[in-house]
Amino acid sequence: MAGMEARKPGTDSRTRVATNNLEAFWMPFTANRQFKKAPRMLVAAEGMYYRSADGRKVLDATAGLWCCNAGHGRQKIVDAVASQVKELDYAPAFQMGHPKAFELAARLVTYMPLGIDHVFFTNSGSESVETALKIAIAYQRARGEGTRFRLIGRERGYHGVNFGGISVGGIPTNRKFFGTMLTGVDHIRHTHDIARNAFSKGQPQHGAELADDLERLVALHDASTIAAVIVEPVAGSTGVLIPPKGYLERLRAICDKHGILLIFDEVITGFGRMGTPFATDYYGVVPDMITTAKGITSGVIPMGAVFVKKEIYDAFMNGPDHMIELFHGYTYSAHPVASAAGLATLDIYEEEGLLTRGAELAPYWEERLHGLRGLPHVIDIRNSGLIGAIELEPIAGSPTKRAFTAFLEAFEKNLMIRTTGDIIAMSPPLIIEKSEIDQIFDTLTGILKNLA
Ligand code: PXG
Repeated sequence: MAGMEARKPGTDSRTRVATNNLEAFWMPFTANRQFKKAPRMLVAAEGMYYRSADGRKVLDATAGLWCCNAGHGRQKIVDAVASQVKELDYAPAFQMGHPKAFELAARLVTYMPLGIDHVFFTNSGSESVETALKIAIAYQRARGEGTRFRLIGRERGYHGVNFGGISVGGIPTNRKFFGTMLTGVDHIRHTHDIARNAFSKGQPQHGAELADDLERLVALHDASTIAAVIVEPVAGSTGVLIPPKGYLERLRAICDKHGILLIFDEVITGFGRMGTPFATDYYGVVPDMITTAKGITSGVIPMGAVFVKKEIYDAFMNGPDHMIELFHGYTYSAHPVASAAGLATLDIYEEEGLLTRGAELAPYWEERLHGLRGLPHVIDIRNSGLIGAIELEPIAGSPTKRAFTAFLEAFEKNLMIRTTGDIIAMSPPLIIEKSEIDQIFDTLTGILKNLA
């Protein structure tokens, strides 16, 4: 900028003194000032545990951010990444290919329900969502339904942070600061209903009829304008909302009736989190597209993937052979290092049966989690597979503070949890043992008993 002196790299912008402070990094989804006053630094990780900068072993009850499903520091993934960097560090996926991308795609689709047999690679959940939304609209056009441009999300939904994702998303704080977003988007109602469903184990009894809210939007906008509906089978980020019994089935039926695509956002529920490989398996409801990320590489290298039905892929495969069929993709789509990490991750999942291990542990997880019922301020507890949430009564006038305090205390007591609003969420690596489940809930019990 005019008038600004040049500065030497590695020096502070104001004092010009060499620095290693915490200011420069604007941290994502973080209370930056609070963190920088009392940093919580993680410096290493192995298995179920992080190591903090002050040398403590911290139990990871969240698989990082719902992603390190195989646990930390897995040698097979480490080796695959290291040798891939050496062998082929990067190769374009536009008009070129490298073998591991095809191998990973071919292996991944074998985990999908019959009929879902193509995969488009991205680098994150947010990019998977953008990709799926764009494919939905382009597909409708390709099959001669170009008037279908609308995208329907759900209140309280989280679909990443890009403009498409926050448009169909339904978390007010992720939307209100960011202007107009996409046009032609609407939302069905969320399914959270503490009055009727508090302390449900697994799927709540009440609320299948909330799927009929899609009929309301069809009546308002007409089906001929609606391309797709996107929902998380289990809404994660908003604080773990489990779909009521019959809800997803009903949503599927309404989409079918009106020619609307159904997209499941399985960025969190994918890769074993539910005790089945994907939530589509758990609920027996098959969508038209599935968005994924996180567990695809166990969080080691960024990667995402969008799975699509054969009819969708096929609808694009026309026109002259030399023409690009879908004008979409990322420099790092199907990155060789991510592909290698993905293959090694699948090896571990298969060798150790991790994608179904959650089903064995889920009853114990549920029992210990629901054992917190009755502790002060606990107004609801929810679970599915290896996901658990505890909703606390907010402190009057200070929403989020109670749960955030629990989070800070947990870290002091060598336990990493997540909080969103006044909800504590947990989703441990799928290698967790019962003794570690005990450690989580014993620690939480101690904290909740004394929480102001
Ligand atoms: N869809 C869903 C359902 C997600 O949960 C994304 C998309 C976006 O993924 P990326 O990779 O762009 O972050 C997510 C991400 C939390 C938490 O603690 C959840 C997410 C990310 C970070 C924290 O609830 N979900």
